Amino acid sequence: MTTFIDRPDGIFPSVCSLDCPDQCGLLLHKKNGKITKVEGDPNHPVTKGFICNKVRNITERMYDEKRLKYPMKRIGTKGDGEFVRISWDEAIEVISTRWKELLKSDGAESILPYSFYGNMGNLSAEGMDRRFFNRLGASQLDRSICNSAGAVGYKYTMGGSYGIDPEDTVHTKLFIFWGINAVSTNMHQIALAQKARKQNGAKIIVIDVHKNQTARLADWFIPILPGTDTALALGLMHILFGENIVNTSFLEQFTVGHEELCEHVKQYDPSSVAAITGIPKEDIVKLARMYGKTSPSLIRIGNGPQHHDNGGMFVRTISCLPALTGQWQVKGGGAIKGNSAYLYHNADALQRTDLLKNKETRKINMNLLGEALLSLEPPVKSLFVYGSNPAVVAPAGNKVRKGLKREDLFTVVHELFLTETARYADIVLPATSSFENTDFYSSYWHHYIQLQQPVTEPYEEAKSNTDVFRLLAKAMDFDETAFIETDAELIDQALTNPLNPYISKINYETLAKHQYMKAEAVFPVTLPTPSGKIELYSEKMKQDGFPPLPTYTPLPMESEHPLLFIAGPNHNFLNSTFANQSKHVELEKEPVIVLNRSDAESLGIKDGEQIRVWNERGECILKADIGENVLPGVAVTQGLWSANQTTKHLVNSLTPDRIADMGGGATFFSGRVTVEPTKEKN
Ligand SMILES: Nc1nc2c(c(=O)[nH]1)N[C@H]1C(S)=C(S)[C@@H](COP(=O)(O)OP(=O)(O)OC[C@H]3O[C@@H](n4cnc5c(=O)[nH]c(N)nc54)[C@H](O)[C@@H]3O)O[C@H]1N2
Ligand SMILES: Nc1nc2c(c(=O)[nH]1)N[C@H]1C(S)=C(S)[C@@H](COP(=O)(O)OP(=O)(O)OC[C@H]3O[C@@H](n4cnc5c(=O)[nH]c(N)nc54)[C@H](O)[C@@H]3O)O[C@H]1N2
Ligand code: SF4
Ligand SMILES: [Mo]
Repeated sequence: MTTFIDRPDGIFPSVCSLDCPDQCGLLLHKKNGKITKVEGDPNHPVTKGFICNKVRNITERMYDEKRLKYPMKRIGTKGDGEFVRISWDEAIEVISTRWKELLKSDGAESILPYSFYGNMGNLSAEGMDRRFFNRLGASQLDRSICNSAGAVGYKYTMGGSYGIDPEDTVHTKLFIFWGINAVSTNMHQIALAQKARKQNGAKIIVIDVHKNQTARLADWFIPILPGTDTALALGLMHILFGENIVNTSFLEQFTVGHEELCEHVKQYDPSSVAAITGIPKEDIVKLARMYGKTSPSLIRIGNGPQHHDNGGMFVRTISCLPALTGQWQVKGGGAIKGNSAYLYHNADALQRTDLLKNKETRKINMNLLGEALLSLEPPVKSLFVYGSNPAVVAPAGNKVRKGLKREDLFTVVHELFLTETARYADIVLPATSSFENTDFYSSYWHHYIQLQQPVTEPYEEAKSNTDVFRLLAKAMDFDETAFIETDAELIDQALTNPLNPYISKINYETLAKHQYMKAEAVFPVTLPTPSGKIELYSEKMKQDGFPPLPTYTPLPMESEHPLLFIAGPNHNFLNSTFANQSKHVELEKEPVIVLNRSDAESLGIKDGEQIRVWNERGECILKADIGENVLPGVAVTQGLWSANQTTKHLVNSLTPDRIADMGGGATFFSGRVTVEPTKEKN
């Protein structure tokens, strides 16, 4: 069990648990047993005491009256949110009895866990839970909602999630923020870029479909048509090779296929690329020359463009660019898509994959949750949701909510709040916040592993993820020691990873002493690609049915609706987290749809008007924000807003559940919509 040693009032080092690359070091101020203030830890080497507004205000969330205090069972209709209090004993008894019945009648694969990284703690998100579901033999969840298309694309070129150390980017002279709204989603990379700007006159370029907060601080903002970035990257390569602004000795020594690539990109001339991307020809040439001639240069590869049908190939393609100019050899040069490969822990030991006993249980893509609940055979009969809010965040939301409404689906939700998903549950279990738990955190951007130890007692009757699965294991009569090990033991097992020498000095004891520790990470000389080199040409891709060279494929024209609908995250929420806190909602104001003036004029829409946004999948009502912040044919909205039975702003009602080209990824941003004025109020 999680051991809570009562810590007196004081100031405690901690770590932000949210799904954000920065993974800030925090200081928690505890007074009269409660956390009264959260600030950045000034000693943290990367985040240096600065944190975002969301988390500076997180005590609002921790002690929000609406926070779940005890287990409950449903008494109303699914979705309505009528529950009564029950005890933990009863809750665990009801769940285990139902699951034991299901094991007999339908088999373990009728049970599906659904989770994501609402808490990035390795034990909370992929620890005791995985042990439990492996032992149970439940259906497996393919956790592909976030970055999986891009991760697979990057891997084809680079072999794994290896980028440069963000701390080196103070030396960078040219930053390209490509499809990342870093001011909101990676603020410390912006802080580093601003420092480089001041110290060495670095320039910041932003390539995006939206003139967002990040674009507004750029030296040069390049608006692009959605889903066409691969063509732009190939156009840049055309010029780099054509004008011989490439580092031939690097290409020869460290890459495979540069001659084939040089030949292949001849077809992507600036005029053709301009016609595809909406970027003027002269700008493409100017960008290529700037990129080719400035060193060190960094491409910060965002998550946005890989949320398209062709998203895997996009990341595969732009990750070839730094090799052309040999940037990987220059301090502060290269790319960052993600850096998790440096911090890999021993997942087999933590998740105890052996408990599956080699059973080949079915794997369900989380982007197809609606389909899975509505039509998968044999059916999913029980769903256990934790660390995620699929009723709001999953694509094709109307299908998801219809599936959740199924009377014969036994749903358990472990949560801090009665989320839109929890409203459909049969049993709701209260979760601790990360500040009440023991866990370790590995950033997917910087190179530090950090420790969380409980700072306050669990809130009311809340329990941590690890404790809930320990209780369930006991009730299911699982007698393996794997289910009684402590959180500290789990941390040591996870951090003993003979395959990752970078973290050999990091364990529970050293973390307890230092709070954060940097992996001894170096950019690998031999990459884990089949050739050991950067693969501009990939034989593996050919075997997997893809073109072996980077290739542009237009987005499918899914329907005749006039606008491409890009519904991304916003500044003051973290996915749907904080969308139910009044302070964060006040800061964000209200959901809008950003349109180009010419589209608004031809569709008869006025600025500030309520707009019905619809397609075959559903509808939403958003306020029109008209101007020049998107190109014609594009509509942007930000934020996964909270909704009740009467509001209509669940943007995922409109998004497609098609699967991207690679990694089973999501295609949130490739859906098309029609917009029209409405008298309906939201
Ligand atoms: N404040 C805040 N921070 C967050 C989150 C949050 O919700 N709020 N979410 C966290 C999570 S889980 C993630 S995955 C990251 C995501 O953070 P980012 O990596 O920034 O990804 P997105 O915000 O999804 O998209 C980034 C940008 O891509 C643009 N875009 C969309 N399609 C295209 C395209 O085809 N081409 C180009 N060039 N641009 C395109 C969008 O307009 C958007 O500005 O942020 C994390 N941090
Ligand atoms: N339209 C559109 N949809 C998107 C995106 C987009 O850009 N556009 N982004 C997608 C992306 S990149 C992602 S990563 C997903 C994210 O989607 P989710 O992973 O569902 O993220 P959140 O909405 O933050 O929900 C996390 C939930 O976990 C709960 N939680 C936090 N800590 C704990 C804990 O310790 N235990 C338990 N049991 N629960 C906890 C929180 O209260 C919260 O309700 O959304 C995706 N959906
Ligand atoms: S959400 Fe991101 S920026 Fe904000 S405190 Fe957490 S890690 Fe830092
Ligand atoms: Mo994400």
